[in-house]
Amino acid sequence: MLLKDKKALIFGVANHKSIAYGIAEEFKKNGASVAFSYVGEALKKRVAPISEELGGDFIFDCDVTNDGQISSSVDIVKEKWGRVDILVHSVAFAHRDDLQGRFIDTSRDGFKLALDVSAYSLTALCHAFEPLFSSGSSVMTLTYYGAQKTVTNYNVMGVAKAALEASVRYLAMDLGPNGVRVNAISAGPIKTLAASGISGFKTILSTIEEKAPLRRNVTQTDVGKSAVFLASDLSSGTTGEVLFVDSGYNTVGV
Ligand code: NAD
Ligand code: 0WE
Repeated sequence: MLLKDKKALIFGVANHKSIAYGIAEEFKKNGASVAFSYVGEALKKRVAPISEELGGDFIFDCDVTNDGQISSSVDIVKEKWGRVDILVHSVAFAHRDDLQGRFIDTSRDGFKLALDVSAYSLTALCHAFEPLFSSGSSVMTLTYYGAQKTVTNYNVMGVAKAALEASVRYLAMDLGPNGVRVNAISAGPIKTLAASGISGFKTILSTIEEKAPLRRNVTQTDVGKSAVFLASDLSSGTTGEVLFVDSGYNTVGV
């Protein structure tokens, strides 16, 4: 029970395949209390039963591009829990059109949207929830290899993830003096809603099976178990870090 008595706030569950769902499952197994955000009424209908199933304490509406909704969320969490020990940011979005073709064709609006939802939102959440953090609190986000190397079609999301990974380092520097750690998990490709309809995704999955040291793709449970490590005292000396949970793919050269 590595997370006994810990309060974990989870942004980014959409359905049972979400990486955040796998993280929440492992958190519950380790004794944490969890609460979930959703975006709008349509997703509330999906997230409410998932929260019931996992024994979530409460759910709350939070579009991370909306400062008003972020501050209402802080009020709700303050009233329900009074503190946050673990914050999971598992949120990303870009226009579908920007995840194909040439990166050079990305519009100003497409760039702004991807960076706002997928990168700035982590800073916005850390800023808003800072008063509820205390020494030992742990923040984590989800990133991807395409931040560090070009991945065909990942395009503006790669730029957003690069900004996200740099944000992790600066947030770790700002929150570190108070004993709050901030890290990223760089997950290998997983077939979730956010991966559906991506052209070439199957090829990416088979490339991992062929070339990664572990010769298999990672699962939401693999990511969830590493999230428990980052959330717990086992990682007390680690902050500003990107932890790859990718079957070792990123370490392979020729
Ligand atoms: P998912 O579709 O299940 O999760 C994405 C979540 O983002 C959804 O719950 C959605 O509601 C939320 N979201 C989108 N816009 C939002 C907004 N404005 N406000 C609040 N929430 C918003 O897909 P997933 O694969 O579980 O993605 C979770 C994270 O993992 C993302 O950051 C993604 O980039 C990252 N990631 C995914 C993979 C993969 O292959 N699936 C690999 C590495 C990293
Ligand atoms: O971060 C991601 C997915 C992010 C994502 C996915 C979508 C699809 C639906 C962001 N926005 C949208 N918008 C939509 O309308 N991943 C790491 C998964 C992923 O996405 C890719 C990948 C991989 C891997 C896109 C192109 C190439 C590879």
